[in-house]
Amino acid sequence: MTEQFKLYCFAQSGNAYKAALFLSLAELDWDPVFVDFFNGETRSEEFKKINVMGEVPVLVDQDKNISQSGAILHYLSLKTELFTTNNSDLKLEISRWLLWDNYKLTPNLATGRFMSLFLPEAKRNQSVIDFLLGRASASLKILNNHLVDREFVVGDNVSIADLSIAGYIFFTEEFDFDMSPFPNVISWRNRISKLRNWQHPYDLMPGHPIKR
Ligand SMILES: N[C@@H](CCC(=O)N[C@@H](CS)C(=O)NCC(=O)O)C(=O)O
Repeated sequence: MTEQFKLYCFAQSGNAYKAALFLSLAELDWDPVFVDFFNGETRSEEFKKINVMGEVPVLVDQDKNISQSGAILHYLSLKTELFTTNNSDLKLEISRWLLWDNYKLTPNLATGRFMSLFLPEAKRNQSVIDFLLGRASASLKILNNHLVDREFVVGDNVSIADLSIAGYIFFTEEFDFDMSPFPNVISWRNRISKLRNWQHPYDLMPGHPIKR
């Protein structure tokens, strides 16, 4: 039988993990489709037929083909009514944190990690890495303060805001990044990892370890 959803993804992608985590936690019927990012597949003409933006994740649901993790999370929450809320103020709050993640946290943390971990040493520029990870730390400080007296980012329950923000948080031990100033973020990450059907990105998506 064909799966209902297909997710173009690879294990090291925190952006793809945001969508994969939703699919897993919601126990939806899905199949990962491995995209060989480290050998240039996202930049190929073939892949651009799947997503003109040349990026994973891409979610396929029958005739729908959706990219951008925020749009995918929004789509899945509308379709399943999971990890969302009926309260319009909280809905707005979810959007606010999704947009914040997509501008302030993920791009800095993901690009800093990519440069620290995956770029060949000769191509690494330490001052660029420090700049990006400095911005990621400033964002995590905001998140840490927000989480001081709450279990999840919006309201009392896990929402797509948590799933988006968590995208790169399970990778921080892989490279030289100090999480110790953010104890509330660590507790929140532990809460997420205890959710039923939670899996680490490397177990949920194909492509780990990397084959070059
Ligand atoms: N804003 C996008 C970012 C997606 C993104 O940056 N994807 C990376 C992998 S994590 C990618 O596929 N990059 C392709 C490339 O640079 O060739 C989202 O949230 O989906």
